[in-house]
Amino acid sequence: MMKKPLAALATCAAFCAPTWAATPPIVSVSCSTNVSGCAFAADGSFPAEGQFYQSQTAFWTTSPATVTFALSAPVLITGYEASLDNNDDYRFEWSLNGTTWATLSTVTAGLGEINGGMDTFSTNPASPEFVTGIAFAPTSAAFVRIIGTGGDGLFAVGELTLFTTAVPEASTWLSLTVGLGALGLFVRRRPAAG
Ligand SMILES: [Ca+2]
Ligand SMILES: [Ca+2]
Repeated sequence: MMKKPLAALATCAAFCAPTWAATPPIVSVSCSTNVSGCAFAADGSFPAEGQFYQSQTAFWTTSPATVTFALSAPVLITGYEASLDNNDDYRFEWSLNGTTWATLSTVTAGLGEINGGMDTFSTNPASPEFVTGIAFAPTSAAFVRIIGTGGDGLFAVGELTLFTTAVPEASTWLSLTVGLGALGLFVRRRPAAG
């Protein structure tokens, strides 16, 4: 009797699971003109913890400034890992069109464990850099930008990694529906317990 539900679950596992993004979705980074070292914000390398804020980072000493990341396509963003200068407040914003923005997450100066220099923050509970208070509801976006909002006026972004899941294709939804249907059929046919 145990083989049938397992078979149904195996079918669902093969066809029902949403497609996870195979590659990091960030394709480019651009910054306002007062930001130095813009490309360091998305070069694939996280600065060491405590590293000087002007070393291998996108940094700025006059505000306002923006560091904007463009994604390959709209994806469902479920979390992030970011390297930021430790003693500042930052606001992460998301957009679908690059024009209309809304708040995704905020990082405040009191978070993290680094007292001087670059600090990495993660929404992933399994990461050693995990901090509470920065998580957000999964959001579909094509752009993410970081703005410095407070602190000592000296800001830096060392890297951003986004945790995402691709928005499922129509065929995926069809498979999901078929898979759930098959599971439902099995449950209905299952004889009453006893
Ligand atoms: Ca970097
Ligand atoms: Ca600072």
